This record gives sequence, structure tokens and C-alpha cells, in this order.
Amino acid sequence: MSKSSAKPATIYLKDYKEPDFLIETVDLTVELGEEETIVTSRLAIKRNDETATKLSLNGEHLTLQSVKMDGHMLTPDEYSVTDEWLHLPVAAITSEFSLEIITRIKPQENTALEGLYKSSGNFCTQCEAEGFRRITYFLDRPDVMAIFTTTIVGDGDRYPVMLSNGNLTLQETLPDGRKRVTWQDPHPKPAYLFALVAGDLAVVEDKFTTRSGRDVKLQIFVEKGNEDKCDHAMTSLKKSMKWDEEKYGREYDLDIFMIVAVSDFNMGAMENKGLNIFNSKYVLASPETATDADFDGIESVIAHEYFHNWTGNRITCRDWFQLTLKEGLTVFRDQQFSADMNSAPVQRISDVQGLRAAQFPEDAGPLAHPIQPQSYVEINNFYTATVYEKGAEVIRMIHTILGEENFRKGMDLYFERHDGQAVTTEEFIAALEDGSGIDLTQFRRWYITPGTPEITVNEKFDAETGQYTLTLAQTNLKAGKDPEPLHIPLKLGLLDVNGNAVPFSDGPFKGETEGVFDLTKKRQSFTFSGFSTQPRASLFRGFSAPVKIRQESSDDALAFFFAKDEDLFNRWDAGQRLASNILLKQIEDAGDGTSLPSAFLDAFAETLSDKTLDRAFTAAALTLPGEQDIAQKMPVVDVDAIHRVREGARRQIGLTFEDDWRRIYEECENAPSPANQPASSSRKLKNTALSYLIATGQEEFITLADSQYRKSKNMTDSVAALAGLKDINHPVREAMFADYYEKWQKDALIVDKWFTLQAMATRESTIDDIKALMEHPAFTLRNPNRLRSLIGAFASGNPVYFHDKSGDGYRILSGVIAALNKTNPQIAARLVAPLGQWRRYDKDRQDLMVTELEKILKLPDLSDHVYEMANKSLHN
Ligand code: B3K
Ligand code: ZN
Repeated sequence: MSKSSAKPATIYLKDYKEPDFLIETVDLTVELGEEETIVTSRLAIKRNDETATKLSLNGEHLTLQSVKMDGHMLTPDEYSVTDEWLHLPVAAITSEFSLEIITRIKPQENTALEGLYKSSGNFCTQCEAEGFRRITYFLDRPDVMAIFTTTIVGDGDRYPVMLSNGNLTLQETLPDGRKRVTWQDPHPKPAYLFALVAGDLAVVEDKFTTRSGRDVKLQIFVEKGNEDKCDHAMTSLKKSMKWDEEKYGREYDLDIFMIVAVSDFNMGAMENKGLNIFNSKYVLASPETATDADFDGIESVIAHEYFHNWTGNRITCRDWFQLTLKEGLTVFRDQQFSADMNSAPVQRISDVQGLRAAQFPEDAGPLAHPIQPQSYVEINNFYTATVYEKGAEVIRMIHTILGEENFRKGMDLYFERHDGQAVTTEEFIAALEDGSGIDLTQFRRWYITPGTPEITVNEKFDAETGQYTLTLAQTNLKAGKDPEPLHIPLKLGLLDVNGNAVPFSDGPFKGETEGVFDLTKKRQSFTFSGFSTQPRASLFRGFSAPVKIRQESSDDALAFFFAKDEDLFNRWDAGQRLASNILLKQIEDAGDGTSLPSAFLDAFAETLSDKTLDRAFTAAALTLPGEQDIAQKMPVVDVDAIHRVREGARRQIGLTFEDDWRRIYEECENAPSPANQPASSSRKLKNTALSYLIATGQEEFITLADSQYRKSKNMTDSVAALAGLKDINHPVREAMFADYYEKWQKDALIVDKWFTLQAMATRESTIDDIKALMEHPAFTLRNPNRLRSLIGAFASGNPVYFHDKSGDGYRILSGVIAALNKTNPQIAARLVAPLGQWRRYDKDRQDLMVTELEKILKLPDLSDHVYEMANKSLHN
């Protein structure tokens, strides 16, 4: 919350200064109560700057009861307290001293879900980035790493399970009947990795034996009744532990690893040392209750949080400007893991889809920032797609430039050199450089450059000499005037007219059919010789750099790559580019999407009948680019035209290939997936077929969806049936949605899907439906999952109605932001971004969006979180 009406302060990386004091040990006692919770903190403090005469501890929303320094009780005139700080004078000669601070808090009133709060009657914590200061006064910054001992005292009947980081060392019943437990964490850690949980929870247990032979107890705590939904999470955890040993040589370091699932959580999950706390969405699953996509999400988030144990916890960030040090690297690691567990090309396609959907618009808009921001008002606003997903692409580029072996050498050195430290991205890169022997001087620019680079491609072929020259030029509109060029890895393969790979006849990759070239200049040419006809270049294979390619490609050329490129990512991408080009052309010509050129239809047919492909890949290749993908390619976004032509094209594709879709539907329904493919691949393709069949508009396929829904024993098929019908007005649709709610109303995660499907519907009644859903007894602003399921899904996933020309969509969003501004500012701020895209729309919509942003900026008691996002959205 802003502490006064003054503009909130901006924090700059350049102002970083080492802490004046360090905290060596923390001994916390947390007495849980229904009215209030009392926190006693005993700190062993050591001077770090010999000139400092004042110790300032962070603290917010705390009631201070008492402070003792070296056993001496301080009187109020011996310290000063503000809304954000506790200041204590420290004599210049004092090098070490102890503090005992007693504070009172009210977790049951904490709706921001930061610090200690209650979820479904259980106590839990979220301390990253700056939540610990809402529990007690502390040096709440990641470069202060301390050894924690935590004692929890409370009603053992209400809260039989009491957990914190590390190992359980004591458990007893006090004379007054209360329960007391003590946990000791031997690993020094910053306060943001502290966790505490107390509640009446069920536990599912397993174990993992590390490669050095140590047994680790694995426990997943869930609300009672959910024990049977933990198998997938547990399996994913064991796979992650094994993978990190094999891939990076990293073993787990405590005797116990705990995961707790809670239903009220601002983010996906949190990597607290030895005690991960998860949004239940990323733990609970059974085929009846969770979709295949949910299963994938669980596998990757469990892995992500587990991998943080090394990349984040043992080696942490010096300050929050280094956030990508742990997040970019850990996303890269979880992407590698998912690629190893599943189909690598399908995984890569999904990673890039995510990047393009969320990060590219961010990087092109008013909230653009480098993966290492240089300033912030509220750090929680920087847990962004840029820091995470582009951050992961940056690590991936290092991996591509160094190669697998050298990358591992660099990572080994990083772990060896910095274990137990709080470090900077610069120290990370230096370790990678030293370990691999490869210079990354120019590459470092990626860390401080915002914006997506655009690469213009020109080709020249000299039939006489047989020389083929590829010229690439890089520009970046967001990187300032005349920016220095970035070091961009170009993974390249050349194909002959038949689509066969042609080996390089000279240069560093002589004899090979694929190579990684270093693009380091603003404009750079690569010449290849030995061709009798002009080759075709498959550029940036596997999406080897997070760039946009600007290349005049004919439909025929794109259709060629769509049908023939052996790099499956590029094959998919060519199909997407081809489809986008066609749809954009139709928009230009005011078409309806139905006249699709034969180059497209032929290539589509080829993929449709190629039985050698993974069914999940086929499904991705046969899905048209999303409306938001197409929008990114228009100078002024026309949501209605995009929707019209895309739906027209889907109908046309449905009709043209109706027999194929029927065949595919049958095959996928009745024949099991080929041995090397999971059953989910078949469901994916089957449901793609269903969606095209429904798009034909024929009644028979509404019946097919209905029967799929009725027969379905798994959530994937049920949701696909609902999704297939969500946009139409039909009694079957109404009956299906009513039945689904009736059946699943007790399961919050499933009800979330029900809200989301309706939030993304495109029917004339959509806006009214959303308003009615906001009044639905099951809707609440208090639960972040529920809020995202309706409002988040609407604002980010329903371009046609969010941008309805009445402005109602914008008003719904700004109303919710206003309602959440005080209760949960972190979530409120996250909702601002869709309005920040206003410059991309026509004048009328711009005005409407700007009006809402202005309204938000005038809210009474505007939180710093929302202020920063709305202010930048309006003025940057
Ligand atoms: N590190 C946490 C995110 C914390 C968010 C704070 N607002 C989850 C993760 O990235 O693993
Ligand atoms: Zn993370």
C-alpha cells in the first residue's frame, strides 16, 4: 500500500549496497491463535559495515510488542517505528549483538496472501518476494542468509500438522494442552524461503533414494479427501529428483521434502526450502478430475520448484534485480525436463506458444523491460513473462552457443563456485564463461536489452558460381536509438528442392546438415557454396533465438517447409506463418476466411495424412494460429475481423476435410496411441478433429460432442466437448454446462474450468453472461484461482468481447481491479496489463481503455502495485 499520497519510491539496481548488518541465526516462535498470532524472533546479528550506527529492519502490518537488545528491554524512545521500518541505534563499537522482538499479527485478516495467512482454515505462508516482513521485523533482503530454527505453538486439535523448513527436532504437548513443534533448517537461507504451515491436513508419503544412497522422505499434504489425487505429483517429484541427478549432477540435501497444497494462492507454487507450498491446481489430479494439460502443468511446476533447490535456494539472488538468475534458469531447466519426459518437439512448440502469447506483447508494449530490470516500484510486478520465459530463452541461447558439454562444464563451475551464496547474473555468466572457455562478452547485452529483436532476411543465389548468400539484419525498436547488436545464435539447415537436407560443403559445419552460426553484427552475410539450384534455408531451427523473423516468403515456400522440414518446430512454425499470411490477406480483402489457397490446403492435407507424426504434433500443426497471434501481426488490431476470418477458415477446413476428421476421430477414439506416444496425444488429435467437425455447423457433430461428454470418463474429453459447444446457442450446450456444474460443484478446480469456458465464449450474450457469472454464488474475488478463471480468462483470452466496442469489457476489468486494489494488490496489479495494450487498437477503443486506466489511477488508497502498472501502461 502506498504509505501517503506521495508518489511511491522507485528502487534502482545502481543503488545496490551491501547490508550494514548480517543476521547469522534466527530463532522464531510462532504462537498461533484465532484472534492474533504472536511471533517472538531472536536474532543473532553481526556488523557488516563498520561505520553503521543504525539498524533498520523491514516490517509491515505488524504490531510491535517489545524489543530487547542483548537482553535489555528497550523503551519506546530508544527505537523508532514507521509503517515500513523499525530503526534501532547501534553503538559504533558493537560488532555482534542479539535482538528479541515480539510482534502480533492477524493472519485470519490477511487477504493479500503474503506473509502468514489462512487458507481454508489452515495457516500457511508466502514470503517471496517481501512477505517475511509481514511476519516479523527483519532484514528482508535475499543477500541476508541466516540459519532458521522455528517453533510453532498452537491448538493441536485444530492444527495437528505443524510444518516449517528443515528437520523436525522436537514435538510435545505443553502443560496448557497446546502442541509445540520445532524445526531446524541447517542451510542458511534468505527470509523469502521461510515457510510455515499448520492445519488439519492429510499426508501422502513416499521415499526417494538419492544416487549416493541417502533415503529422502517425500510427503505431500492436502486437504482431507484429496489423498487419491496426489499420485501424479508424487511421480513427477521422483522423476525430477532423478533427472536433476542425471542431467546436472545435483542431489537433494535434506532428509525430508514436503509439499503442501493450498487453495488460496497468488501464484503457481513456491520453492521454500524443504517445504514447497503449492497452489492446489498444481498438485491435485486424477484423470476424472484433471485434463491432460493439467497433468503437464503439474509435472512442470513440481519440477520447477524442486529444481529451485539448487538454482534459487542453495545459490540465491543477491537482490531482486537478479530475479532471472533463478527464474530464467529454472524455467529453462523445467523445460528441458519436460522435453525429456515427453515429446521434445511438442514441448518446444508449447514453450514458444507461451512465449509468443504472453512475452512478445509485453516486450512490445509499455511494460517492456529487460530480463534484468534496472528499476522497479514494486518487485512483485516483475514476476513477468519476460523475467521467466524470455529469461529461459536467454539461458537456452547460452546452451545453444556453448553446446551441451560446455554448458554442463559451466554449470558445474557455477554450482561449485557459488554454492551457499547470493549472487548476480554477472557472476552466473562469468562461471559459464570460465567453465566453458567461451567468451560471452557481447552476449551479456541480452540481460539489459528490452524488446524482441526483428531479423530481416535476404537471400541471393548465383547460379554461375553455385554460391548461396544469406544476409541477416537485426533491429530492435525498443532498444533505443541505434542499439549495439546482440549475439544471436542461428541454428540453420539447408534443404534442396525436394526437401532433402544438404550438407554444408565448407566452413565450420562442413559435412553436417545443421549448424549453429553466430549472428553478432547488425548486418551479416553467410555464404555457402556448391549448389546447382538455389537451396532453401530453414532458419532459427527449434526457435534458436527469441526473435521475430521478417522475411518475404511466398505461400509456396512456407507450404514447402510446412510439409518437409525435418526440424519439427520449424515445420509447425511454417504452417502457422502460412496460415497467418492467408488470414491476414483475407482480412485485408474483407473476406470471410473461406477461400483458402490450394498451397495451404495441399500442405494441410499432407500433414493430415502423415501417420508417422506424433499425434500431438499433428494436432498442433493442424490448429490455426490463435486470434492473439494474428493480432500481433496487424498494425491496428481488428478483433472482429480476425475472429470472422479465423472462424470462417475453421469452418472451411472442417468441411473440406470432413471425411478425414471423421476418420481421425474414430482412429484416435478406438485405436490406442502408437507405442512411443502417450494416450494424451490421441486425445489431443481426436479433440482437434471434434472441434473442426463442430465448426462445420452440422447438427450431427453437436450430437457427437454430446455423446462424447456423456461417455467421457476423463476430464480432457469432457472439457473438449464443452469447449466445442461453448460458442453456440443450442439446448445441448445449455444442458451440458448445467450438468457439469451440478456434477462437479464441490470441486473448486473443476468449477474454475466451468467459469473459464464461459469467460472465453463468443456469443452475443457473452458480456451479460460474464456479469451474471460474477453474481454467481460460487464466484468470489477472494480466491485467486476463481478470479483468474473468470476475469483473467475473459480479459486475456476473449479478445472479441473484452474489446467489445461498448467498452463494457474494459469496465468489468477496471471494476475488479478497483475492488481488489486494497484486498489483494498483487493480483489487482496483474490484471492491468490487458488495458496497457491500448495503443494497438482503433481510436474509439483506445479512448475507452485510457478512460479506465485513468479511473484506476484516481482510486483512493491506490496500492503501489497497481499504481506502477497503470501509470506505466498509460505513460510509457
Ligand atoms: N518463486 C515463486 C514466485 C514467487 C512470486 C512472488 N510474487 C515461484 C516460482 O517461480 O517458482
Ligand atoms: Zn521459479
